[in-house]
Formats: sequence, structure tokens, C-alpha cells
Amino acid sequence: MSELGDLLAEARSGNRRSLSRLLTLVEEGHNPPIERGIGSSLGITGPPGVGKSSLIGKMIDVWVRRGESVAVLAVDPSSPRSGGALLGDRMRMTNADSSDLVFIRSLATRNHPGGLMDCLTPMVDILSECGWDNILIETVGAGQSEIRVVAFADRILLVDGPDRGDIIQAEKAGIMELADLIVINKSDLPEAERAAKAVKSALSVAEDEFTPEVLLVSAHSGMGVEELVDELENTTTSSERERLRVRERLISAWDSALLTSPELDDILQALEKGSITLLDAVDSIRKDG
Ligand SMILES: Nc1nc2c(ncn2[C@@H]2O[C@H](COP(=O)(O)OP(=O)(O)OP(=O)(O)O)[C@@H](O)[C@H]2O)c(=O)[nH]1
Ligand SMILES: [Mg+2]
Repeated sequence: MSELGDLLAEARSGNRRSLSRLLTLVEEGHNPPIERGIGSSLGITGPPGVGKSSLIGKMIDVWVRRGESVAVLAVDPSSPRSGGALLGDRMRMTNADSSDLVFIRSLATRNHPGGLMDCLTPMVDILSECGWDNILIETVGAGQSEIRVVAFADRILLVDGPDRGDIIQAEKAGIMELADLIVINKSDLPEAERAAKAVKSALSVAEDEFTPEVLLVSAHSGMGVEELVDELENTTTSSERERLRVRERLISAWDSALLTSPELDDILQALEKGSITLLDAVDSIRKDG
């Protein structure tokens, strides 16, 4: 406990190694001596390859120019070489992370059978406590598990590309209902305008009266990135979206309780043998939870 306290004090005074070490301990399941719920974060999600990392790199440039710091928690960062983790992404994030104002940390969901809920929130709180102005959570893809991850952020930015297929996929996963702001990246490519129209018309049939803005950006040319950063400051969430996020968080907690239950193996065996039903299994885990 005192090691955590010391690390936190050092991290607060700007020691990045202590910060990294502290985050590792939290990832390993230690509880930091910190108040819950003090940090706020922006979740960034979108189909694979739409340019999330590139765009974050450009957003970082804008914040750094304005003297604001940025910490990125990159969840399952993709890399052409396994184990190469964040390197490829880091290079794409310009060279901004060499600056004192930028901190990038990767997180692998495979190390967390119960999901990231136990460490994501305390990590955001630590980063906030240590004075990071902007805290981003980036996921790869926009499927159900990525939605569960960004639902822990206070606001969600959905990044899409000019490919209509991407949008339809994203819509299926229900991510559009959760997004507080939507950007179509790669707007240097010809189909971007059409993609933006398609997204807007999909939004217009939604029930939420606070429909998110749809902006065109290009991580390559930098077009629209400054406006995006400004817009993020003005973007508020809606109670409908807050409810959806809370719902996803609850499901994460539920899954975690199941997957980390000491009963899990026994229950699986009993189910295999047919000696209990699925409903019996659920009841038994609820009692032991
Ligand atoms: N034309 C164009 N290409 C872009 C733009 N932004 C990113 N790209 C390219 O799109 C590819 C994917 O970019 P990334 O930034 O890795 O995308 P990502 O969404 O982070 O990808 P994952 O993390 O794998 O989901 C790269 O080849 C980029 O160079 C853009 O604004 N315009
Ligand atoms: Mg990426």
C-alpha cells in the first residue's frame, strides 16, 4: 500500500516511470490510494483502419500546441507484428509522444479475463490526479467488446471512414447510439462526403433528440482537426446516451463477476454433464457473487 502511495506522490510530481509502474500495479489488480470517479475521459472507437491512431496523433499536436497535456490508454493496439504492441501506432501518432505533454500506455484485454472494468476507471482517475488534461481511451474496432470498453469513458467519439460498409457494420453494433460526436476521417478521399450524409440520415431516424454532430476530418492533411478539438470542448452527452453507457458498464460488471467466479470451473463441468441447467448456473453464481 505504501509503495502505491509513494508511486502516486512521485507520479503527481511528474515522474513518468513512477506513473508507468503505478499503472502496471493497477493492471495487476492493486487498488491505488485514490478517490474513485475524479477523472473524465474521452473514448475513441471506430472500425479497424479508419485512422483512429493517426487522428489521435493530430489531435495530440493541437493540444500540445495549446499547452495541454494528453494521456492515451490504447486498448489492444493493433500491430502488424504480434508483440510489437504500440510501436507502429506510436510512429503514426507523429513524434508527439516524445514531448513531456504526452503519455501513451497500451493495455491488452487478453490479460484481463474479467474485462477491463477493474483497471480502466482507476487508471483514468490516476491520470487525472496526476494532472493530465486530456485522457483518451482508444480501442481497435467498434464491436461489442470495444463498446463495452469505451462505455467507461464519459464521452465517446466515433471515428468512421469513407467506406459505407464500415458505417453499416458500426451501426449494427449499436455504437452510433452511444456516440456523442462522430467524425468521418480520410475526408481527403472522394467518398467521405457521401459517408457523412449516410451517417447523418441514419441519425435523423434515431429517437434521441440530442443527435451528435458529424464532422469531416483528415488525419493526413490535418483538415478539421482543430475544429474537432474545439467541438469536443462544447460537446455534452445526453441522458439517453448516459443511460446506455451505464447499461454497458453494468453488463461488463456482470460478465466480470461470472468470468472471475471461483465457481466457474465447477459450473462449467456441471453444465457439461447436464447435472444443472443454465438457469441453475446463473442462480448459483449470483448467490456466490
Ligand atoms: N487517405 C487517408 N488515409 C488515412 C488517414 N488517416 C489515416 N489514414 C491511413 O489509414 C491507415 C490506418 O490508420 P490508423 O491510424 O492505423 O487507423 P486505426 O483506426 O488506428 O487502425 P486500427 O488501430 O488498426 O483500428 C493508415 O495506412 C493511415 O495512413 C486520412 O486522413 N486520409
Ligand atoms: Mg489504432
